[in-house]
Amino acid sequence: MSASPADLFATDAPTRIMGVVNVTPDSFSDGGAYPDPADAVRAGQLMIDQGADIVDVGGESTRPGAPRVFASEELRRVLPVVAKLASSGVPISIDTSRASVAAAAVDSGALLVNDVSCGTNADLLRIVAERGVHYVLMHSRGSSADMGALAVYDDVVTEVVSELSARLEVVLAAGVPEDKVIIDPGIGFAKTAAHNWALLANLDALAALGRPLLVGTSRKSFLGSVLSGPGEPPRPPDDRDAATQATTVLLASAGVWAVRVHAVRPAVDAVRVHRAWHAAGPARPARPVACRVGPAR
Ligand code: PMM
Repeated sequence: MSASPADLFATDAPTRIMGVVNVTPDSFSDGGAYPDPADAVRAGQLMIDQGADIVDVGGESTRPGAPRVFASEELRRVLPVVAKLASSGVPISIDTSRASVAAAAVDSGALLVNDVSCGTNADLLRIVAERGVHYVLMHSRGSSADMGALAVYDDVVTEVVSELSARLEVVLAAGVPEDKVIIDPGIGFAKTAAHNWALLANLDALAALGRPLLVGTSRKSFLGSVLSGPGEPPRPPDDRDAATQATTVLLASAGVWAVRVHAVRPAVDAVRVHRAWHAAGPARPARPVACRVGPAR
């Protein structure tokens, strides 16, 4: 059963499952899967039936090189889906970097604004602050057009933490309460496979920012590369779900607040197995202390 909105954001609960519904023709993972809003609504409802805690609805592909769509088109794609699911009681996150889309989605019932622009849109931050909803600050550099060229770091963990810390100050200065902010390392956004692995292996450095973590590894290309043999092309996105479940277990073990996944049922199973394993073990915190939400910075 999915979490009620009241305890969705609790940090002492098992890792939450965020199901992904991309209402786009061109996302790398599920592009074109929902040509009609009714298909997207059915998919979101099915995710909840399978145990998702929240459904993340997006109307603009963020894959490297993807062209931007007009705000009117993004709204046309997401709004009927958000409105219908929210009116049926489904907790909704809106995946957008646009203030107008965030405002319309929140006014239609979305509880969370998932901002992949790393807090660079002041108007969007103002909407989040005014509406009092939760906010995902995801690390990124540049836009879909140039993020590949910006994947250059001397020390990816230190630099991502420091850039997120600076953006967090901006988010708080815009009036978003600290207890509404969730941090995401932005796996695959201006990052090579090696950068992604380094961040996943050092989540405690991100947790030290004092906010819950959301992590999205689902079907991403760094998994495709690790699954292929020498000289082979990367495994295609639709054959990366088992690898995604491996990351789900590891992320649950690291104590993240939520994982963002396309295949909900196996992720729910993975978190249940992780819970049972820990419940049977010696008495100690279910989550490593390093990834618990710390005191205010
Ligand atoms: N990844 C994608 C889109 N939105 N949002 C957050 N917070 N974290 C992510 O890792 C993330 C995201 C790209 O994946 P998709 O095309 O499958 O949605």
